[in-house]
Amino acid sequence: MKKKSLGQRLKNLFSFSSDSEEFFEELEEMLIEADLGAQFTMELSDRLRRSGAIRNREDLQQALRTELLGELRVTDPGLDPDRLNVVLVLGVNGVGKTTNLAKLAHLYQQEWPRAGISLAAGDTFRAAAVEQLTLHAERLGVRIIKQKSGSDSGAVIWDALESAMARDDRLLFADTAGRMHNKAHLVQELEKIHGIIRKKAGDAVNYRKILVVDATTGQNALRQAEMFHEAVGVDGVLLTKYDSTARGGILVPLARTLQLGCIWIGSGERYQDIHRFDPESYVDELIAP
Ligand SMILES: Nc1nc2c(ncn2[C@@H]2O[C@H](COP(=O)(O)OP(=O)(O)OP(=O)(O)O)[C@@H](O)[C@H]2O)c(=O)[nH]1
Ligand SMILES: [Mg+2]
Repeated sequence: MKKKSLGQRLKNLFSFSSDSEEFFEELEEMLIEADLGAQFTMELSDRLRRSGAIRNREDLQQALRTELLGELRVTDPGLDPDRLNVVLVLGVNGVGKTTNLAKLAHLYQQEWPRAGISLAAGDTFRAAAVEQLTLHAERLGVRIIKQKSGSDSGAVIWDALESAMARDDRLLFADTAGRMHNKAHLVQELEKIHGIIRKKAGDAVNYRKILVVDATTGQNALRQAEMFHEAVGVDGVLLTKYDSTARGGILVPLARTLQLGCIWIGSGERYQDIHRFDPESYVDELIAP
């Protein structure tokens, strides 16, 4: 069950007079709890206070909508149908990397029906990770390049690239581990994979790094994003679990602080539960009464 959403909570605000201090304090709390970030919240609240234009819920909803749409960034998938695209999914453990990698493969089976697609089982750290991805590959009927659990992830990615290039595939979706012995180790591992892809792929391959962000994580997601962005440079965001949270405003601080845009939204556990990011429907869902 979803907690009360931002939109539902906004209704309660109007028990206060909309020019009172309590009104704006409550509003700020609600915006912060929706993960929109302290900076955006304060700036918006100040602007609305000064404008004196908020008389009722419709005014507030309209103002929020405009402000949010002004902040959000949309990023194109940036995939090129004429060459091999390597899509590396990154993110801490449990955010939904493997599931959404499979969803992306499913999506592109439909969008590019003639393209060769393969998966690379780059998470060799978590015990069942290779089996999990193998199951998806079987269900989807796509090729998987894997080695046994515990082997070198860089070697798996190297092999996967080599065979995808040899077969003239168009898409290689590469999974990565979300947890290693410690954070430094995780960063090191990703830097290594990143180096291997850059070296092996060169200009012949279009390389995209997708940060998977769990919409239920809260402000921690921003610090995680900073870490991945600093380590390998992120091209865009895939926001997952938007179906299971009343918050989900994290895209605003990601856009503001790191200039990261969203590409896809995951909204469930089935293969078809992924969509291109559409700011309008995202905002509507966030503030829907
Ligand atoms: N409700 C919902 N659940 C999701 C979504 N995406 C993933 N999940 C679930 O989140 C859980 C973790 O997903 P995984 O894909 O295994 O996450 P991961 O990032 O690969 O995890 P590690 O491999 O441990 O790092 C699974 O139970 C998924 O079914 C989503 O969009 N909505
Ligand atoms: Mg995984």
